[in-house]
Amino acid sequence: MKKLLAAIALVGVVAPVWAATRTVTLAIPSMHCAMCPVTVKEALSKVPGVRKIEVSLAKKDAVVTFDDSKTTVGALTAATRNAGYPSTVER
Ligand SMILES: [Cu+2]
Repeated sequence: MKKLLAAIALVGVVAPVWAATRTVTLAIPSMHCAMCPVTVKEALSKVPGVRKIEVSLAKKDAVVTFDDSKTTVGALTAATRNAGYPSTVER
């Protein structure tokens, strides 16, 4: 039993290291001028767990790298939507 508990404790310590960093590309067709990417980037940067954001006005998309254990794709699309830019996940 003690060994089992030790194993669980170990998993607890190690788990954060396994937290997957994921990258998604969000299509944001409503971006139309140079200010849009700035607004989108700011909105995404406020989502906890977001590590990196690259917004392209030319491609009308945002490539977001985030910590899987802290946020979800749904939270990212909600953030852009709340900022006035609905987005969908590109596959
Ligand atoms: Cu704009």
